[in-house]
Amino acid sequence: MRTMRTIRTMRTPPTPPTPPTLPTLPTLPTLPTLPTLPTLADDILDKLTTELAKFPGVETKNDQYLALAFAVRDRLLRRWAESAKTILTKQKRTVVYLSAEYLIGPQLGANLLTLGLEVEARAAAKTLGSTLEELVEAEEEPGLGNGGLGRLAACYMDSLATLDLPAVGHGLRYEFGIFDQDIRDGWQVERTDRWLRSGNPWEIRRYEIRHTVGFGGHTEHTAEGVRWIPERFVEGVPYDTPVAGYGTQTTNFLRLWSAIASEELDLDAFQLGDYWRAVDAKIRSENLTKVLYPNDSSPAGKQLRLEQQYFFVSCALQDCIRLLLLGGMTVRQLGDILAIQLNDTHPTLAIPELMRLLMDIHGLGWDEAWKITRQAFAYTNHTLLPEALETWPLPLVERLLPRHLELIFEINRRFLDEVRARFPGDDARLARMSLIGEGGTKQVRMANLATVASHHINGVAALHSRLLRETVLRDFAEMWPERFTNVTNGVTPRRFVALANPKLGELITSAIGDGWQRDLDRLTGLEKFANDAGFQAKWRAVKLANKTTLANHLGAGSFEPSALLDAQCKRIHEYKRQHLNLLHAIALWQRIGNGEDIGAPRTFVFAGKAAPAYWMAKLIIRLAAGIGERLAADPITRDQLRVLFVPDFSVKVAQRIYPAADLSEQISTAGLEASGTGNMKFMLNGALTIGTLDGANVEIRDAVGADHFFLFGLTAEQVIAEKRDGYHPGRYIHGELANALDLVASGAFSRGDKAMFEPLVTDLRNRDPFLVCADFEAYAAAQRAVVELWKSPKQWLASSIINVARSGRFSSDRSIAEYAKQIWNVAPLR
Ligand code: F58
Repeated sequence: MRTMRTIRTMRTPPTPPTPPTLPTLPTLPTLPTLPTLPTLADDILDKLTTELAKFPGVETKNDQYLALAFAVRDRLLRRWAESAKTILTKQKRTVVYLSAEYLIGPQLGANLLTLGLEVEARAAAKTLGSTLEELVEAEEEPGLGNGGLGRLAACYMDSLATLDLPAVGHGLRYEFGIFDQDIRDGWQVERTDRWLRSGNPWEIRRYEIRHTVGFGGHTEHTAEGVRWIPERFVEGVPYDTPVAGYGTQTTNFLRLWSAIASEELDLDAFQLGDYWRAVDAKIRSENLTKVLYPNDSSPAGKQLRLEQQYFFVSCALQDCIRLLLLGGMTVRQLGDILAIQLNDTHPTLAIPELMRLLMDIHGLGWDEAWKITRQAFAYTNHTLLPEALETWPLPLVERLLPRHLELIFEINRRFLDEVRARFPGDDARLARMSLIGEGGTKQVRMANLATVASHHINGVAALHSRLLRETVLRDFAEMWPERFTNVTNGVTPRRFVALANPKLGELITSAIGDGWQRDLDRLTGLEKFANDAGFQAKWRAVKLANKTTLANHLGAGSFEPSALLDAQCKRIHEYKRQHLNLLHAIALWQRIGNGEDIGAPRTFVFAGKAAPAYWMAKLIIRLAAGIGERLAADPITRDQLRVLFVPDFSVKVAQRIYPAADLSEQISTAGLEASGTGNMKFMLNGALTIGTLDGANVEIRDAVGADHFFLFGLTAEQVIAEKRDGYHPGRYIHGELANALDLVASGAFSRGDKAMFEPLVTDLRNRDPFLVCADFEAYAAAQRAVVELWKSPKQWLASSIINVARSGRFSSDRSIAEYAKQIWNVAPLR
């Protein structure tokens, strides 16, 4: 059992076991005509009583929010019922999006926008003695993701529905999402995110669906086939959140799985009177979906995370098969009917799981099962950073998922035979491509597994996809060039313009009419207004109003709205180089101190979370806070320079910052940011970008034109060359940079404490792995160009308008249309 030998001799079972019989539902009943809904205001009153058991007049703001949310949800569900029926009965190829993270953001505002209910809701809120803004504010957002990857999944769900593409998103319903960030004495402090504490009106628990997921145990190979006898079981139950398309009737859903104990209690233990032991087993199962793993430097070896990954993909696939059979189809049609997208490698266990379900449960042979698997899966890579490429120690996989490891071995054996045939005698290549990494503890390489089983593999921006082909997956791209493609990321203009920046939305509509929300290329219509003085004045007024709103929100006197608002909002990471930005802020401060004119007052806004175990990132936050404190206390510079750190970056906070920003900082070391999506959100809101040739910045600059983008820094190729030639930061440390580093080391931003930033300064002076020093001078020069343009408002405004006019390409609708055509081969429902 479980030896390599057994695996090698494994063969297709001669007599397949009988697949489970499920009720089939080839024809669905016609939907009853639903009664006409009451007005939103009446409905809210009704919900207050019937859902929340509250008398009008004694309810809290949260009750009011919940009542409104329930009323809105009812309206969403009416649309959803029609879509669900269409998907089930039309037997159309459907997208199954598998992602361990979805950062969907607050739902109320977005759903009101989609349903066109904002005016009605505003009036209804008033009858309750509240404003709509207060009720929208009361919503606690589900932080079920770390950053870009999770938010991308949410934008894609929005676009799938808007483009009328049938889709289900599967993921995990973490009870605690990404931690809440407090800043105390300038340090990041994490608090647990209890997003469910006041109720979640958007989800519907489906009591009739539950899937059993096994862990551990052993396998038995018999003449009848292979049987996996797990050691323990956990049950998965789904919670559905409807995702409505904008300007269409299609409503898809996000199905998030939650773990519950398979037996209510361990009866043996219970009967022996060991109540605590019995309860303990239950608690352990339910721990599975308790918490989202924060994006730590190394995810390796975290058993619970591997369990989470397997748990949700197993639930998802069992559910897909259930629906397939329910729709009158067979598992043999799975590859035709489902386009399963792996959002990074986190859901990659879906590959051996589908093989297991098809072979061990439904009795298919290897070749047929593999064909279906390869027809179904496609894989999106989101990172080239070697430390972020997932691998799992073999002993852990073997202990937790013995049958899956056998299947991975068998996939590998067959795959390596193919490589051998293609590249005879190339053992080095074989070792690189193997699904199993040797050296130290053996590892399963998830990116290799995902690549081998997928019909398409894509990166998330043109540069990233090229580097993926040339570096991380080079051997695979040489073997199967036709499988590699690029789909540049995009973001939804509904949430990030229409909802977040209604004033800009209205101004755009007044100029080019409605329609841009669903067809973002129409923004090109704004070009002709770029130099129109009247339009510029309105554009400027919108930006100023948004800056004022942000300033008020951050507290009286936080910053002067007329100052240039320079924003860097994203996870804190050395490769994203927030410290480059901070060193430049120090240089500006010194210039003022030396009597130099910095050209324009400026406010730097930073926001973002650091992984709890990422010490250097936390130190960078501390530095931002320290600089902020010192600058605010300096009467000479206070009015010219501010550094603010906005705590607890989230979708909600992001929606406040993007509309207010003048300048967007996209300054990662070239070659390291796969795409970036914040860069697109800032652009869509009229910010100009200062950035390196990294990720989607390259395409942003191409789209907007070099004259409207502040480019600086080494290219990806130059970065590689610098490193190859033995980069030493000392060569670049002189002048302003040397002074700024000296100041940090002197304790100027740590109340005289010289030790605090010593690790950061020492690292920059001696190693500087992300080439901050090499790029500093070019960055400072680009920043001077920023100020020059800012000093001529007409030109700045023209550039800002042109940025928006040329941002159409960065709609997630464009990305999803490309996935649909190039990768999924799915067609719209209507
Ligand atoms: C991000 N990855 C990329 N990963 O860094 C960014 O360039 C890209 O725009 C975005 O994906 C969307 O393609 C990212 O956010 C994570 O958060 C992982 C979550 C799981 C643990 C490891 C990091």
